[in-house]
Parts: sequence; C-alpha cells; structure tokens
Amino acid sequence: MHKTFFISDLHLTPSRPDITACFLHFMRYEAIHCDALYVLGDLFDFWVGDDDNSPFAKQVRAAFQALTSSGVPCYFIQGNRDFLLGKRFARQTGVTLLPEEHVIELYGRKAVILHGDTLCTADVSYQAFRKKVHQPWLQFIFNRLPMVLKRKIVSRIQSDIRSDKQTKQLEIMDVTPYEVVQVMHKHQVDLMIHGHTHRPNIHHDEVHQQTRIVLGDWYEQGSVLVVTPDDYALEHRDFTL
Ligand code: LP5
Ligand code: MN
Repeated sequence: MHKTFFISDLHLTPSRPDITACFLHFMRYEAIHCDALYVLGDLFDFWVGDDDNSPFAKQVRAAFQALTSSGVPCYFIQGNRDFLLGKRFARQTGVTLLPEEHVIELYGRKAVILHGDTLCTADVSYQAFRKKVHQPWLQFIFNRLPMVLKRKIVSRIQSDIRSDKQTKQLEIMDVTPYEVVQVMHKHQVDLMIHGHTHRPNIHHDEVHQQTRIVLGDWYEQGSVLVVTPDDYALEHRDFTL
C-alpha cells in the first residue's frame, strides 16, 4: 500500500536511548516500506555540526544511509535545534535537504511543509534569536570551531535561553493564525504540514478552506503522520517494543 511518513521533534540525544531505539526501529522496519520519509526538523535535541563523529551521530547517520540506499527517498527540513545540519550530513546519508518552506505533491494534492518555528511570529525574542543564528557568516565561523568548544558554547547559550523560555506565555509559542493563512496563500495550497509547537492536531479552517496538520513530539512515544492516497492520520508508536 502506498504511504508517506512525516516526523519531527524527536529531539534525539544520547541521554534518551528509549527515543533513539524507537526511531531506529521505525527506520528499519516501517520507513523501509514507505514511498518517502519527510523529517520536518528537530530530529536532534541539538545538532552541533556535521563534524559530529560520536557513536550516537554515526548510528543515526547509518539509519538514514540504510534507508536511502534501499531506495526510499528521504527529505529533511532544518528545525530550530538542527539548523546547523548541512550538506555534509546530506552527502553522507543520501538525504535531500529542503529549504525552510517547500511545496510537495502528495498523491495529487499540493502541501506546503515546514518546521513551524517561522509561523510563531508573536514570539519576538525567538525570531530575533533565529535571525542572529541564521547569519551565514556566523555559521561559517562556528562550523570551523573545534567540537569541544562548540559544545561548550551551545550549552552556555542553552542555559541562558532556558530561563527566557520559562517566562513566556504559552500562546506566543503557538503559530500566528494570520501567518498560517499567508503562507498557504503565498504557495497556493490548502494543506500545510509542520511540527515545532508539540501540539499535534488536524485543524480545518472552514473560512479559508485550509487544513493544517501539526506533528507530535517524541517525548513519551513515537509520533508519525501517515499519508496514503486517500487518507491521513496522526499515529503513535510505543517506546516499549
Ligand atoms: O525548541 P524549544 O521548543 O525548546 O524552544 C524553541 C526556541 N528555542 C530555541 C533555542 C534552541 O533550542 C537552542 C539554541 C542553542 C543555540 C546554540 C547556538 C550556537 C551558535 C550558532 C551560531 C551559528 O530555538 C524558543 C521558542 C520556542 O521554540 C517556541 O517557539 O520560544 O526560543 C527561545 O526561548 C529563544 C529566546 O527567546 C531568545 C533568548 C535570547 C538569548 C540570546 C543568546 C545569545 C545568542 C547569541 C547567538 C550567537
Ligand atoms: Mn522546534
């Protein structure tokens, strides 16, 4: 049966082997049978750079490599936690990197796919932070630092940010409805798929005749959007296999 998978917000990290195990199982036994796999960002808890050669990074790369070399096309959109994942990762795994907003053809229906952070325009401090870390010159320099130093910088910034996030109201961390309508209009589509907010749901906007599917995170269970030629469903996968 034809099916396409969408996942995001796994936040893979060596300190959560339960998530990694569920992901590797999903790649090996499920994704292998799909038409295409789309990873819509935040696959990693934080990706410090494509020069990460830890056993954990190698294991994840190998899982993608195995999938793509078996003939399953695999696409990746960067999230706010893996915006440093780049061309080298793509080369090593056979994964195709997509731009931050991309229109795909899903069994005859067009859909725009994205991580979702760019839709949260009310989160002004985050958008300012995003603009800073997306500067090519800054990434160019950061990517050339030794791995140990990069890890130190990241954990310092992460602890600064953690306290900032705690003071934010929940609403500003959700998407701005106007932005959703705008992005779909810009791409001339009536279907949007994204992650980031960790609020899995299928929203139907009757006024604009638009559907927005929000993917779930992988904190407590695996979370997959399964799209077939005539249906779509948000499904779960247990960690205890
Ligand atoms: O992912 P989630 O849901 O936890 O939170 C996001 C937003 N947070 C982030 C931060 C990243 O997870 C971790 C960043 C580590 C950065 C290392 C950078 C290394 C340098 C690279 C240079 C090329 O994305 C969070 C959103 C939330 O989603 C919901 O949308 O609210 O945003 C924040 O909390 C960000 C703060 O609001 C911004 C605070 C500014 C702190 C300034 C730090 C200095 C930056 C210097 C950059 C070089
Ligand atoms: Mn995110």
